[in-house]
Amino acid sequence: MSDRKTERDDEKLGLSRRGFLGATAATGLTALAGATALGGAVMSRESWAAAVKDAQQKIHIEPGELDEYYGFWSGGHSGEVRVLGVPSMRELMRIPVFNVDSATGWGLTDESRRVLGDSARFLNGDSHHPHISMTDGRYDGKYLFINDKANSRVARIRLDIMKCDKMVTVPNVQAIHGLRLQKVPRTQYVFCNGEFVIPHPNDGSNLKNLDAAERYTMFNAVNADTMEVAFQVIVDGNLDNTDADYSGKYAAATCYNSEKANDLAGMMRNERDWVVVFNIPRIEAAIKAGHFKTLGDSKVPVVDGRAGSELTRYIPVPKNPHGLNTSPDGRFFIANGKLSPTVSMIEIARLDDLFDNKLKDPREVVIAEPELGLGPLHTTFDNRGNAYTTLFIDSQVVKWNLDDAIRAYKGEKVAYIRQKLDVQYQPGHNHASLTESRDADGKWLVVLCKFSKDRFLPVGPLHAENDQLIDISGEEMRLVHDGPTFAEPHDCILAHRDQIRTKKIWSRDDPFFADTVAMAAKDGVKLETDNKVIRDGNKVRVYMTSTAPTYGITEFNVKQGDQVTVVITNMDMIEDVTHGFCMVNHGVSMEISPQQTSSITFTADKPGVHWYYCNWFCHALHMEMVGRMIVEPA
Ligand code: RUQ
Ligand code: CUA
Ligand code: CA
Repeated sequence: MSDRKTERDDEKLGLSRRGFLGATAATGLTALAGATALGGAVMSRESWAAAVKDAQQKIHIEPGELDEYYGFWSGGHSGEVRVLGVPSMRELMRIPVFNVDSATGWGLTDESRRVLGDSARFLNGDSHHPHISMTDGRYDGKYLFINDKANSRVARIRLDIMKCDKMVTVPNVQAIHGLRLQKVPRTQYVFCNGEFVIPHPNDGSNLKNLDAAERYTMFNAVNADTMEVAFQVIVDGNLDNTDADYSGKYAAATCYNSEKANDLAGMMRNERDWVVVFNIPRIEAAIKAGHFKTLGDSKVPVVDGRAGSELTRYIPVPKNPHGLNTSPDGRFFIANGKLSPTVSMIEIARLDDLFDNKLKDPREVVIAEPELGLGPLHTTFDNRGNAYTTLFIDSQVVKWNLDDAIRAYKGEKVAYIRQKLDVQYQPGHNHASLTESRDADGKWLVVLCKFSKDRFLPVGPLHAENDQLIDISGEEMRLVHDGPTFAEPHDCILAHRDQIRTKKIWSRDDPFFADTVAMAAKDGVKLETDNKVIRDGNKVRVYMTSTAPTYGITEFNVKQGDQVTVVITNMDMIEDVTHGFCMVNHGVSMEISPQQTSSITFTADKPGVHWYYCNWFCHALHMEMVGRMIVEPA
């Protein structure tokens, strides 16, 4: 018999792990108000069993059947993006972005290193917020954007091939965290927050008197088409999460460090921090009129959005708020209180008045501040007027009604909380199907739990995370699946499968490898047919085709010290016949999918015979798909 205890066993013994976790998480937090007490509707054992069976049938995808939704998961500090089928929660693909990937050669191939640019020298990343490009408030399936907090980058993934095709390092800020997209009229801007306050200039010149130095962080807009930074806005305090509205006019961001403190105690000093709202047309107009500066050697226009600016407004909200979410009906920005048991509902329709100085107090745009429970972090929505908020400390998801919360705030006696559901454990983000678009459909809710504790077979001190799937199509939320995942899905997004259209094989004219094609053209090489070695000083370019189960060149000669570029064009036309190229003992490997050209550059530093082989199982004679590089001693 197993000696492992479950949460239920502990509860029998009066030792609630949930309670213990909550206490641990709450340590150090000040003045937390009590959670709203609530008992969910009581169901009979029989109807509960029937409901669970029904839910399980919904998530069971027969072998050979396809899921209804694509889910894109951030891989956190693994740096990647993962693609899951929902509701089965089967992992379909991984898209390396801010990491190095041995299978596809991301970070190793010439094509990927061109995308990574200068930042190719970083081998780590920390991806948080994946978001799908939109046209008129609906996912258009073209791109997925994601931030890298670790090295202050923003990446774009082409969803037709599920590869990262552009990346930018945002200058003059540290740690890009919150990221959301302009929804209307289309995703022209990627809005992203620099989280940490730094001195300006940050070149060491002001270290002797840091307190006197000017210190700030900035809100950034990246042009989604060119992936260049379009503008930066200096703010007071710091910036955490962000979202945009459905008119194309406003974006908003939470700030937890209005204190501009450098330590935990300092960052919790104020009872209220704020939400800062950005007026995008005013910012664009200011830049057009030349009212901007630039910083250091960056050419990005920088405008000042600190207190008193006409470009921004600061709305006080309690306390160290975290998530910022726009409701799919376009009515509210919702700031999640984190150290306050409340969320603040900001009425977007009142923001014009706020910017036109028609309100006495910026708090007048807060139309309700429902109390939900301990540690509200993120809110998501269905299409029936309900919101779902994660309660980190309570380890729960709370379902509540937007309009009832407003009525209660106005003093009516009305219950706005519909249900609280235990999750396992400590949830961060949650995401309901299609919820960041006008098409929110209220079917599925994914809750990304930071701790899994006793939910899976133990794998040592480092535990899996627990991504839970909840059926929200009915009156009551029902947990239907636990999904273990590796570090650390901060956030995910679900799109209907009809919204994503992928290619089955590459097009020969794909821009992803256009630079390699151009290089071949200069060498007079026709990639689809030629198998040729071109010497150019100590640079050697080896062009070959591949067709299962052979390479077009099975032996080539170079000299010790040569810089060798191997360029392979996979001439197979059959879906799924991917080849690989691995040069043994050289740290060289890459993917070449049907009709793709891939290239990789390395130094032939060891004289002798070196085998290369196909590392993607492609054919019955895959083991025989090999060749040799002969390196003459210098
Ligand atoms: S943040 S757990 Cu990186 Cu999205 Cu909230
Ligand atoms: Cu080609 Cu394995
Ligand atoms: Ca604070």
